[in-house]
Amino acid sequence: ESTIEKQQKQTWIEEAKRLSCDGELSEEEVFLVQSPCEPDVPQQVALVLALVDGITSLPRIIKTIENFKGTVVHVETRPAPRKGVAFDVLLKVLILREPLLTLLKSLRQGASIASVNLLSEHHSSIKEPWFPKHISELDLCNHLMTKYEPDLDMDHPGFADQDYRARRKEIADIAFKYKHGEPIPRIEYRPEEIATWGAVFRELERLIPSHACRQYREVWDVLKRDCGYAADNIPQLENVSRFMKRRTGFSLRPAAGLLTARDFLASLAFRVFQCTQYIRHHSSPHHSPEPDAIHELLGHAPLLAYPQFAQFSHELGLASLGAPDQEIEKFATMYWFTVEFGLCREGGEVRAWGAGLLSSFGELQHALSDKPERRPFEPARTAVQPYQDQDYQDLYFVSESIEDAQDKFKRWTSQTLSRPYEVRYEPYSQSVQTLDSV
Ligand code: NLE
Ligand code: FE
Repeated sequence: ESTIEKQQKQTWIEEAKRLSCDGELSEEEVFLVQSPCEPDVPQQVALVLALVDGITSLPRIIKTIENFKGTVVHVETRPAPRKGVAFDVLLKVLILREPLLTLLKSLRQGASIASVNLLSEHHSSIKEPWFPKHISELDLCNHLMTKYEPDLDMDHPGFADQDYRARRKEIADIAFKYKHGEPIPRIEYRPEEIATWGAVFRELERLIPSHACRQYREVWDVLKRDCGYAADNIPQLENVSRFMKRRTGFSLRPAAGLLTARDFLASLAFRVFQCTQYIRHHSSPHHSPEPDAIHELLGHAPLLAYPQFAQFSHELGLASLGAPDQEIEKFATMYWFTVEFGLCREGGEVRAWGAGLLSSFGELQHALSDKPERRPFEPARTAVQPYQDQDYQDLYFVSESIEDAQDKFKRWTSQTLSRPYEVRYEPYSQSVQTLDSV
């Protein structure tokens, strides 16, 4: 430490003491807030809150943060493994330093919050992230992105529908309780859920011959024959999982909602696909901005039953393990424009292979119309292309074929990866091993 650094530290500590004179904040905390940055420039901090009840107190917390002129830029939740705490929430917030201190005090007074911890942004993006080494550790990979949920988002079609929200909670709890190795609990779907599924199923079945890629069309009849796919039946994840296991070695596990990219990609490394089990709100069958069972079953399952695609997903998952945040973000963007929204050429025509298109009869037609822009798939560009996730896309990437996208993707991945070790999957023990590379 240089003398200047020492002096600066001393000043911060003194200021920290002044600001925390009522003793409600630890010196360390105030010190963290005082780190060398301008007092009038908002800095990004991470807060970890332990919520006593469900996540329904989140909107109020976010409102409180806004009252202190803070902007919430990221939210993650997961059920807490401790007694007396229902959820741990990670919030990333842009905020000025003085309001932040008052905010901390105010949050600590809330009865629904058991504890509030402040991490500096530096601490919240870890250089060598933990990742699961055995398939059973996917039980820990259940962090949700809480940006679009009927409980939290006023634009969600289920926001004003108490019944729908209660049903969502019931089904989410199944996923939260699920442990590796258990059979996936069956859901007794209600008539209105089956009706929504049926409406999507019929529309899509009409569009498949002209809109879906060859691989999808080929598996479709098999799913109807062997897997209970029908307009009046929502297939159970457990049955589809067993079917998949025989076809490609992939299995499914229930997820409560949209997972963080890191957790979602990690499961692919173990040939596990995390699936939601609830059904979208009946008022919006043509499109849902968040995943639901319709999206998983009609969008993802058909291609996951295709061996080459399964292998590709697996390799993408392996590449993601232990990657730093910026790389995960690129992988997630690639995933978005290929696995979710990819188009490909087939003969002289363009077809859809992305799951987000194949489960949305609204967007499937939009994507193949002349409205959106189309660009050739080009990993280095695609990986940094900004996108929104609330509505139909206005840009899609077209690959020569699914195989071609996979080849390019693989080559790009091997050039992008910065981690200093190699990761291998060992299928007999369903574990990954790391090997030091040069
Ligand atoms: N837009 C898709 C659908 O309506 O099925 C879901 C996309 C999830 C990323
Ligand atoms: Fe998806």
